[in-house]
Amino acid sequence: MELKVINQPSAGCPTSSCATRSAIGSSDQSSHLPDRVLEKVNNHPCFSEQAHHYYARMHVAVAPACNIQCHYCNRKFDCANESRPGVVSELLEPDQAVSKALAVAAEIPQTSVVGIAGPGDPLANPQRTFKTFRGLTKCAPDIKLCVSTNGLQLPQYVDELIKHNIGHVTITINCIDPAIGARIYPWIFWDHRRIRGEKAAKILIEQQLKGLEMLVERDVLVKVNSVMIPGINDQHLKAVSGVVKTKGAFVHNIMPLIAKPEHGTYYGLTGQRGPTEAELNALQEACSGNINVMRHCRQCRSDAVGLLGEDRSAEFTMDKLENKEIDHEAAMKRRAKMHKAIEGQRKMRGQARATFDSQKTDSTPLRYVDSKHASVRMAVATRGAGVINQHFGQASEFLIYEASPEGVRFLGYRKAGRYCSGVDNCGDSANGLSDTIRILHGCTVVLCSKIGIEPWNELESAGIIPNGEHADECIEEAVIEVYRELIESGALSPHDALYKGII
Ligand code: CLF
Ligand code: SF4
Repeated sequence: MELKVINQPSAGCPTSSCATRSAIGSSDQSSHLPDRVLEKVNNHPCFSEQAHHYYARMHVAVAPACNIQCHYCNRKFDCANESRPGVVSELLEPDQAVSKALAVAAEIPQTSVVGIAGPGDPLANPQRTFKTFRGLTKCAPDIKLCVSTNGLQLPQYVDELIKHNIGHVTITINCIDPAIGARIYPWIFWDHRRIRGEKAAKILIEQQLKGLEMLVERDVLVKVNSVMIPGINDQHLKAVSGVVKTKGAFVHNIMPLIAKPEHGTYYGLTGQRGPTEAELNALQEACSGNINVMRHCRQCRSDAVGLLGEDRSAEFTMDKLENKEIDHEAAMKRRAKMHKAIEGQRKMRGQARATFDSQKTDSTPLRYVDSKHASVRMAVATRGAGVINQHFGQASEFLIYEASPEGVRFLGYRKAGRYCSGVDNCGDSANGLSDTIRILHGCTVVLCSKIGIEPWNELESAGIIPNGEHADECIEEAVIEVYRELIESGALSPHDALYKGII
């Protein structure tokens, strides 16, 4: 049986439409989209799972006001439709936002997208939002622009978004049934007055779906975010997924509700729980037949900077940027060079993977991988570029992959506290290590570029196999290789897998 990468095929030739189809995930799921649309996702880290290994996004927090209330939001913090609650971003004036975006794009040349995602709703702050977009279009025309909205004012601003060349829009749609909506949104502000209950939810849903249709008609790529709220909309989100797919949404991002009393939100204070990882994965799985499902969202803050798995916002606060001088022309050239190098690298990896796949198929077929073998989860430490290139102790998150007789697929990520904070604190991190081992539950293997003897022993005692033998190798190829080795060595009988609770 041939093992292959299931939801993240090779990059292939970057100029062909197949390559772009590969970059976003399963070509079957994207086959309804025209090529010119598919090409737009190639370097957008949120719309393409593969691109998120290579390209960075930044948010500028210019939009303080909001026109609705969500039960998972506390206005003191960022818009939870795109961010983790409990995070406060530095509010910027539009000209400050443009300066900041230019500084970030100069220092992090992988930056391909600037988005506005809060701290309130961008379209409830149209002057500030569009002034920022105007400045960015003028000063950094090579950067994609992106916006995330609750959708209430979307139909009204679709033409303005098109005028500003916004190619990617996110709408948060948590339900298509006003009765469910009334349990999520206590009120909206519409037509100069506050409206409550099902009537409010009905207006919001109509506006969201109308805005979605209008954007799709104009060839804008739309991502739909939904917050999964157990007992409220969890059973309903499959229907949402079907409807937004029919209306032309490109990808569905189902995010877990995060509700803690200290966030001061209605759900946090009333004890509404978020979904477990298993519940979230099951819903994503159930929806994935309908539409592309995003699994790599980091629920990032409205001033996030850098690759999705890292947050470099603290390096770019306004006080740090005040005296920076930037040569914009040189920065644009550097970005172009960097993006060319990335595409070269993706192409090379695509070719290497094609060779790898054909060798496995033609000369050493994996005959021993049959359907009786269990699926295995592996945690991967990476700093990006699609390779295993991070020390175990320095990982602040692990990407989770599943290897099975059908192939390899990306399942999501898990946050970790860095176990190692440097030579000076060596040995002080026992708690960090046990926490990291705890978050790796259910994983059979952890792949990293290096690992010390102490964590190695602790992982082994916890029944997790540490592996540092695939440093700088492509993640999916290494996962396949290790899966094959596990089966070959007899370390992975179906019984073992069941025993460890991984299937
Ligand atoms: Fe920002 Fe959102 Fe654009 Fe991305 S984030 S406005 S689409 S550029 Fe991305 Fe961050 Fe998830 Fe958003 S990981 S929270 S999906
Ligand atoms: Fe909060 Fe965003 Fe909802 Fe507005 S749309 S209430 S900012 S989560």
